[in-house]
Amino acid sequence: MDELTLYFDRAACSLGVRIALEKTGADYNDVRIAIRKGEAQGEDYLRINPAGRVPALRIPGEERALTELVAIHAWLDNKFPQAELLPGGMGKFRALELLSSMATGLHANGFGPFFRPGRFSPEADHQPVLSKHAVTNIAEGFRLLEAKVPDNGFMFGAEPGSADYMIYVYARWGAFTGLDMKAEFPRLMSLADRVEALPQTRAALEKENLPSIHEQG
Ligand SMILES: N[C@@H](CCC(=O)N[C@@H](CS)C(=O)NCC(=O)O)C(=O)O
Repeated sequence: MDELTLYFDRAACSLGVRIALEKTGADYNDVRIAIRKGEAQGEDYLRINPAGRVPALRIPGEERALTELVAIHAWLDNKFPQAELLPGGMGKFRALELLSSMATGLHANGFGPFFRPGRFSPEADHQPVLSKHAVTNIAEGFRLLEAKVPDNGFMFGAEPGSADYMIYVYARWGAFTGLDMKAEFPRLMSLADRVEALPQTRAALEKENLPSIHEQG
C-alpha cells in the first residue's frame, strides 16, 4: 500500500481534508465511515482511530493513522508545499491559530453539542437545552469569523488554503442550525461561495456526491 487513505464520512469535517487532498493532486484512497450507523464507534474503526472520529489519514510507512484536523492539515502542508495549504512565515501560525480555534470553539463547543447532545448529558430533557445553547456558541464562532473575512480573495490572501476549506465545511453545517446564514454572516457565506467555485472543492463534492451549499436538503 503506497497511497494515502482518507477515512471520512459524507459532508463531515473530513470534507475539509478532502478538499486539501484534492488540491495537493496526490493519489489517495478513501474509506467511508458511516457515523450515523455507529461505524465511527465500531471495533474496526476504533483500531484505526481509538477516539472514534473522522478524519483519519493513513500514511504509507506510518504505523498509526494521523488524526485530528489541525495535525492532518499541517502534515499535508509540509508534505505538499506546492498546494499552499498554509501560508508562509508568520501567516502559517495565524492559519494554525484559526484552525485550532475553529476546532475547539465552533466545532467542539458548538456543532459537537448541537449534533450530539447525548454526549454532553444522558438526561433526555437536557438535550433540547444543550442543542439550543450550542446554537449560541455556533453563532458566536461564526461572528468571530465574520469579522475576519476579507472583502475578496481568501482568509490569508489571494490563494485559498486549509482555513478556507474548513470554513466552507462549517458554513455548510450552518444551514442545519436554523441560523439565517446569509443574513447574519454575509461575508462568510460569500467566502463559502468562492471556495465552492474552486476546482478542488468541486472535485471533493463530486467524490462525496454532495450538492452545492445552496441546495442542501
Ligand atoms: N477533534 C477531532 C474532531 C473530529 C470530529 O468531531 N469528527 C466527527 C465528524 S465531523 C466524528 O467523527 N464523529 C463521530 C461520532 O460522533 O461518532 C478533529 O479535530 O479531527
